[in-house]
Amino acid sequence: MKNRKHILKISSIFLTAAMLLSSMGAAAFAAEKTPAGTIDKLATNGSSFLSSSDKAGALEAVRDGVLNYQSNIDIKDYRIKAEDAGLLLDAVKSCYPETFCLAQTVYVSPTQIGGVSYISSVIPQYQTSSAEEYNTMLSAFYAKADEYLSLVDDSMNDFTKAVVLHDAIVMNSEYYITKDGVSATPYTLMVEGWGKCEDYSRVYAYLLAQTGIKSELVDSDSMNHEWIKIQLEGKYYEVDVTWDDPVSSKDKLDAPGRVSHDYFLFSNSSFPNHSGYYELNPSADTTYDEYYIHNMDSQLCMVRGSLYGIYCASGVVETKLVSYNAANELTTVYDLGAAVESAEGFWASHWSAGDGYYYTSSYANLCTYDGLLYYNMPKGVYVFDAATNTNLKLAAYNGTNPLYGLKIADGKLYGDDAQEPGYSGTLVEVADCLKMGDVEDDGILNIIDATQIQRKLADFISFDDFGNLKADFNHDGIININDVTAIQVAIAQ
Ligand SMILES: [Ca+2]
Ligand SMILES: [Ca+2]
Ligand SMILES: [Ca+2]
Repeated sequence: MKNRKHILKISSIFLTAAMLLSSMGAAAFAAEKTPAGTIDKLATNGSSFLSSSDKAGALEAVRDGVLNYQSNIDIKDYRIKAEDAGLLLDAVKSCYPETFCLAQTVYVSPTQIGGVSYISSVIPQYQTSSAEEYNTMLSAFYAKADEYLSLVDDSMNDFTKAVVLHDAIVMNSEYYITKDGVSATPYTLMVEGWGKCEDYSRVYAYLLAQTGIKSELVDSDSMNHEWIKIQLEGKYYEVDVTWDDPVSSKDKLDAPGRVSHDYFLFSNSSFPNHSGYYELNPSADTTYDEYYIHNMDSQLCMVRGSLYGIYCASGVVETKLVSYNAANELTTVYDLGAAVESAEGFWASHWSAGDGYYYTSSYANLCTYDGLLYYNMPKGVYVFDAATNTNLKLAAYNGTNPLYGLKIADGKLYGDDAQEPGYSGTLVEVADCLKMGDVEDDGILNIIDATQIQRKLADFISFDDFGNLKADFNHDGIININDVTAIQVAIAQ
């Protein structure tokens, strides 16, 4: 646990610094063990084992014992029947995803009281080989969770937090049950970006729990599947993160740079294709059943307080950038498809199906970096500045195939080059993201950039479209001395 404390300390320093520097940032969240009672699950046999209040103490005791890598965890005070040992293990693994080191079996030391056999202590079986190995993995798990949690903060409502974390998991993850002989766990999903339905559900539940959102894991034996219900404003809604992660129809592999919302926030009566499950919390509320988000097959991105997405009504090729919110208010910000078509022609904004046909859907994915929005069209990537409604083509893509998705990693844009949307394709580097303020375009923000903006303000020089976009360092839509000052402050840090 030593490593963990170290990380927490660093996080709190960052938080303090951020608060001193500006009033813009709301409090971020820091990853730690799952708060008690935030993730729930009904036992697979339909009993109320997990929900009864006298079991909560036992769950906590076992979880804390596992976090300390104990070989023997005393729970005799909680009077858990020896026959329920399997349910207890499943409950710990489900409700506390940070216990990913647990194996599928557990031994118990029973004791007889009044003719009934109770668990005196739990003897966990670990998949990890040592406490050191587990602590190292746990540090990596928390560190990656902190990266996810840096995408959300207290200024967002729970709907927005749920969208952003859902989309980030889908963008970063691929479905595998095993890989190179290793079985999937919440650890592999969180840290290595691959896992099975349980892992998608539990990592999502874990991240939501860190932001204060409650959830319930839902199992269906007949489907051999797990998904999640999440609580928004006191009511529960069905979400299947795994099935919202698109895979190609041909090879069933991950479609990188793509996100769907076909299984995001439904009442159970409207939730498509799920059956045979027990539930702890009813999900009868239909608030989100008809929300526009179900027609957004791209990542939604938070930029300076607004949520943006790409909306495409079914049966029409539209690539409309919209702002969107928890009240289902959808406002067209810019018609990206029409802009690209008018500048470059029909096929620049339509995904060809050959012989003059095209797919009646958009495969543009939205990403954000340094306060700007990025999206792909079949043959290029574009940048959009929401502060000025500026739409610029960043780079043409001259591969044989179109681009069916977009992803950002380490400040670079990667498109999903695929023969057709049914193939998963491969990620290819297409362009660097723009670095705000770097008008000299050398990849570094320094005093020369600030000086050049001052020279531009004095009409000694002028910038091209990209320079003008980057010069608006504070994203207020105008280039002035405030941008120079903001760059000087940023450099001084
Ligand atoms: Ca994915
Ligand atoms: Ca520079
Ligand atoms: Ca500005």
